Amino acid sequence: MNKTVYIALGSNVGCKRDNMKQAVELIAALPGTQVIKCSSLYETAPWGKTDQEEFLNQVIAVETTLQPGELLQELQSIEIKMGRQRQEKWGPRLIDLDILLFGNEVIDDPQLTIPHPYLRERLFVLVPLAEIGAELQFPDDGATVREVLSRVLVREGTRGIARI
Ligand code: A4P
Ligand code: MG
Repeated sequence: MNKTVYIALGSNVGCKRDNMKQAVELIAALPGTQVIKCSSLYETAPWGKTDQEEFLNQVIAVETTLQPGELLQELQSIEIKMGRQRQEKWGPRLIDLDILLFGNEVIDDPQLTIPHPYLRERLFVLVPLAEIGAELQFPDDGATVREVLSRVLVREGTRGIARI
């Protein structure tokens, strides 16, 4: 059965715009998978490890017949195919593909945690996600993306994130 899945893309190495475009094309070519929505691209200040290049970030929605574990494997193959090396946690990367939400599933496994463990804290993900799915509800507590985003905005403001 088709599930709607939200995927976050991030890049801060090489031609970031080309990396994002290529990743979306490779995701659209996955078996049983269609891209249904793409947010704008956002230029974002690095989070976590701050002494590195700015990132480009984007969120896309896909419909897929793949199971969560299968989709994770496919996304990791795309990261490797595009030339991403395993590197330091939160460090520079050519492309990073994270699964944010997978239908209404809640998965509590270090290999695959859904909703994504940092989704509620990261403006660089919440802002593009709200652009394409403000009324989506978190499957664990029913909060909407709009509500979670506005709480983070009250705390942090929009500094360090620009829609392009
Ligand atoms: N994993 C668990 N749950 C998931 C999920 N929902 N989606 C596991 C994808 N993967 C998931 O990821 C490490 C492991 O997480 C995987 O083996 C998978 O089984 P990784 O991408 O290989 O390694 P990482 O870079 O050490 O961790 P992570 O958590 O992906 O990095 P982040 O958290 O994405 O942080 N600042 C800005 N402005 N924009 C960014 O995009 N990105 C990072 C990277 C840091 N700062 C940033 C940005
Ligand atoms: Mg990742």
